[in-house]
This record gives sequence, structure tokens and C-alpha cells, in this order.
Amino acid sequence: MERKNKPNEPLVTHIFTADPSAHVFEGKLYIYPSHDLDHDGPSNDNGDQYAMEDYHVLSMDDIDGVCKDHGEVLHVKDVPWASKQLWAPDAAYKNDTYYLFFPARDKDGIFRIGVATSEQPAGPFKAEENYIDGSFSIDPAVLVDEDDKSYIYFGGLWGGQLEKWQKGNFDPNAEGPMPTEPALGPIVAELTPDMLSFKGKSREISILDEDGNPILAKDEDRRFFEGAWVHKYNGLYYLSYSTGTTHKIVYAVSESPTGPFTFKGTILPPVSGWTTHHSIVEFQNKWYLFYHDCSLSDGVNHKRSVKYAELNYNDDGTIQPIEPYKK
Ligand code: FUB
Repeated sequence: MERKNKPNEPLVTHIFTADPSAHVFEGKLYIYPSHDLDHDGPSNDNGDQYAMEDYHVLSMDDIDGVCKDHGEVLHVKDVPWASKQLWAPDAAYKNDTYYLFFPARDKDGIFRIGVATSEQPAGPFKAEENYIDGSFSIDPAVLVDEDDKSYIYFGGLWGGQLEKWQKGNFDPNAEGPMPTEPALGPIVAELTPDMLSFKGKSREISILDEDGNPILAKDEDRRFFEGAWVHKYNGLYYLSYSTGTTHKIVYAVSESPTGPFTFKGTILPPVSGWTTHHSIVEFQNKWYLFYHDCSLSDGVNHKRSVKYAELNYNDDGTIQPIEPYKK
């Protein structure tokens, strides 16, 4: 019998999946996750345990229907510029084309962001020859705005190497800011109309507290770590992200897609496992959070599973926190 989706339960159990980027394409909900390898190697802060080699695409006709695995849609061996570690991807639709944006280490071991294209939302995807010029770090998320401009958000600390780029070029010895300095923000770039390049230089996004002061590096409950996602609700831009070391999904709001964003609160408390990574999507007139945890592997950090939960707003536009383990 086919397994039906249930909130807060793994969408698929035959493979390990993580970092779900959910989008509505052609009336269906498509999920673009990472595909975690089922290996027993050691873990470290560099993220070597996240040794993913390919991507699968998942889809569902209804939120409580059956989640279909469309199989492998791109393998690292078919990405000319990449050496290893296909981490959290995202997808976008424009120009009658589906674009898969993905990070991987290049041949020098430096994370870059590439694009692959397909005529169908479920792939297969064909990678461009080179990574996006000017791209670095991990966790791309793309917003195609109502005015048809597209923005790519990216960046992640530690294994994701964001702190190595503070001076504009890769410095393997660079550390993050001092605790009392502003935290590093995610990076944004407008994409060219063909979605294959940055239109200009990328720039860092500011995240401010309620008094308009930058969130500081020591503020680990609120500062950006990785996994940026931007969605629109009632004309405002919501930037949500993982705090990493404190394992939360939090959010900040702006009137502009490039910020500055004002911190608002927590969407998801820590779940089982070290990493937390999500997306937010409207589907059939309801809003959903897609996220992952390690419950299917009994807590093995690099064997994760994607899940969903309904997401609700208050009348003032704030997001109601989600309880991931509600019975
Ligand atoms: O899946 C590998 C990395 O773990 C992602 O890029 C991060 O966001 C974290 O989920």
C-alpha cells in the first residue's frame, strides 16, 4: 500500500533526504532536497559527513497524498566544474525553463553555486559548464518576484565557508567576526533575466534588532548561520534562516527583497540532529514549513528526512511558532 503524507513525519523513508526547498509548479508541490548518503564515516565541523553525490526530486499532488520520488535528476559526475558535496539546492521557474541552483565544492575544494536546467520540474537537469561567476559558499535560495526580477540568496558559516570571504576573496585562514561585531548576514545578488549569472556584484544583507541595531555575532539565538529562504506574504519579504549552533529556524521581515531585515522571532525550535534547514510555501490556500530532522536514523546527523508542518500567521503578520513533535 502506498504511504500517505502526514505532518511531522518523513515524506519518504527509502532514502535519507534533507534541506527541502518546496515550490508549486504546474499545480503540484515539488520538493528539491539534498540526498543524504547512508554511510558510517566520521563527522566534523567542516561538514565532511555531508558527502552527497546526487539529487532526487519529490512531488505530491496534495499535501496529504502520496510523495513520489522522481529518482536521480543530477549527479556530481555530470557537473563539469564540481568535485564533491552536492549540498542544499533550490529550484525556480522562468523563461519556460526550470532551474536547479546548487552548491558544490569546485576542483580546489571551494564551495561555489551552479545552475542546471530542465524543461520539466522533475528533471533530469543538465548542468552549465561553469559555476556562476562571483558565486561562493552554500545554500542558494531563489525568489522570482512579482515584478519578474529574480534574486538569489546564499551563504553558510563553518563548512559552508562564508566567513572565508569577508574581504571579497577566499582566505582559508579567515575567522568570523568578533563576538561584539555585527554578525555576517546572508548574501544576495540579482540574477540576470536568463537566470544564469549575477546581474551585478553580490552584497551582504543586514539583519537588525527591533531598535535598528545590527544583530551581533555573539547573539547565537538570532544571528544568521545558514539556510536562508525568502518568501512574500502580504507584500512583505520574510527572510528565514537557521541559527546553526542554537539549532533554530528564525525570521526577519523587510519591505525590500534586499533588506535590511528586522528580526521577528522563532518559527521552529531545535529538532533531532545538528542541522536545521527549511523552506516556506503556499499550496492550495494554506502555508507550509518544510524542514528536516534525524528521527528516521535515530539521530545520526547526516542521515536526515524531510517533513512538513502547517504554518500560520497572526493578524499582524507574525508567524506562529511550530511544535515539531506534536502528537
Ligand atoms: O546538507 C548539507 C548542509 O547541512 C546544508 O547545506 C546546510 O544548510 C545544512 O542543512
